[in-house]
Amino acid sequence: MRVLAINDVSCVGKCSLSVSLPILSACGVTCDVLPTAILSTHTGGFEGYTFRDLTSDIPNILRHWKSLGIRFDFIYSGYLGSEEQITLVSEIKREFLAESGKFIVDPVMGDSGKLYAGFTQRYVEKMRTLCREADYILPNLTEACYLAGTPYPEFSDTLMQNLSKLCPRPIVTGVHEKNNILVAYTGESGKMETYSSENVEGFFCGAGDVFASAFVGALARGKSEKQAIVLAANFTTAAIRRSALEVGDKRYGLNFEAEIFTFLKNLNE
Ligand code: PXL
Repeated sequence: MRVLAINDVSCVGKCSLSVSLPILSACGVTCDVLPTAILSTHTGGFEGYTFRDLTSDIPNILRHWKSLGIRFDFIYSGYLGSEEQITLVSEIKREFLAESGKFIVDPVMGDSGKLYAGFTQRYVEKMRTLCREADYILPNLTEACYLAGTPYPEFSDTLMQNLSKLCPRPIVTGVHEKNNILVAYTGESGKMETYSSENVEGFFCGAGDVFASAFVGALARGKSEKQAIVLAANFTTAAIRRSALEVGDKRYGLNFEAEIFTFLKNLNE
């Protein structure tokens, strides 16, 4: 199986491709990459980071790939540096996704009710167009509310219905319910289902990327959507639980490495 991960390289801070590459490789699938930007760190809580937009490199990369006749079984997009990149990603899906391949969009735009630095309402509207082409979308609750046009932090039927109009299989992460945290998704029957995990205090940048990469890896290994959600949620929760106990600067990301063996054991069962 061959996965194309389209995401940025945040040199420090363990998110995006620094997370997708090890997780997908550990799953036993090929992870090819298309870097969208290079940053010295991610943008969540660091000051003075550098940002090199790679949009102008992408057409030449695609021209070369075309000459090689490459096709991907999965295309997974994450942090995109510009609206122009959203247009390019939809072209990549049309040109490079294998016939029975799956397109997974993590509409990385914000968290805790706010858009990340540099993102605008116009970007949200453009991201909706990409979600319309996806087989699965993986927004966190903040991104889900922006996409659905519903108030944060309410989790409602309207929110799921609006998301389902964009993409028939929305998977919303980070939904708080009492002491638990839920993943909400549209089950096989077409009704909303949830998978609940213990809510561990602590915000870690890159947790969404750990979930999305594990989800894509599990799908690529032939797991069903529901199995992939359970595997990815258990892995992410275990990594958050462990990292919350380790005193450290949360900006440097999750210690997902320490939980990867258990994740793989579960994946291989
Ligand atoms: O993990 C999400 C993410 C990805 N890429 C960059 C980010 C963030 C979150 O802040 O800044 C560059």
